[in-house]
Amino acid sequence: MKLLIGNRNYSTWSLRPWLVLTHFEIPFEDEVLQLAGEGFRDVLAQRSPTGRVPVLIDDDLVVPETIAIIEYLADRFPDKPIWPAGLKERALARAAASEMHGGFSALRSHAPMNLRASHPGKVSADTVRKDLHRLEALWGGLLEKSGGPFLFGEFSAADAMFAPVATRIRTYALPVSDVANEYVEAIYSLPAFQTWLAMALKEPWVVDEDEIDVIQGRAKPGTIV
Ligand SMILES: N[C@@H](CCC(=O)N[C@@H](CS)C(=O)NCC(=O)O)C(=O)O
Repeated sequence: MKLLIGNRNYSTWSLRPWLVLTHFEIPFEDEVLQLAGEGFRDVLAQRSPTGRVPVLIDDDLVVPETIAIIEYLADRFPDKPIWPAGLKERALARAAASEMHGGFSALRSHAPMNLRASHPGKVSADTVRKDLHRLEALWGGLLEKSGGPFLFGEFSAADAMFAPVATRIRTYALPVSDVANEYVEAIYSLPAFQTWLAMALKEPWVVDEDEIDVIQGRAKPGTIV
């Protein structure tokens, strides 16, 4: 089984199924495809049916789309608790994952994942406040019910879906409740996340489109090192 991923420092969608595969100890290899540089879109188009990563390859099966990959893994490895055990919890976990997939657009566009960076204060809380309030309500409610440290107690696919959001809160020091901050810490404490982070920090590549100083006009493309 192989997972095609983007640059670890920036690729939010790649991080999600990679965490599921790694945390649940499913044997796989990965390959990084660049998300910037000359001809990168041609390479993506050759390797991925959607021209995007992640893509899971299992023998002759090629699965794009993060949610589909996670659902395939849950079907293929039914003994792994990728979704919570209870019927109602599974429904709520899938609802949270879907909400993440289709929502939180302000956070996604104004606060790109950038694991190696620390940019406190550079993303105005006003531009993302609605998303932060929704996160506080969603995470707070689920954590209160489960007792934490993850949304449904033990780590599940729902947490994998929100891991990139947790990194944005830390990178830009976005103001959230204590409960939400504790959840961010829980994500960072996960061994699988630590493994990804350590690899991300070794990457030399810069994707200007995801660098806040370029986006906000403080730095010219090609000048971030
Ligand atoms: N809906 C897709 C989104 C995947 C996606 O947008 N991936 C980004 C990297 S994080 C990508 O491949 N970008 C390539 C490009 O923009 O050309 C999913 O759920 O996997």
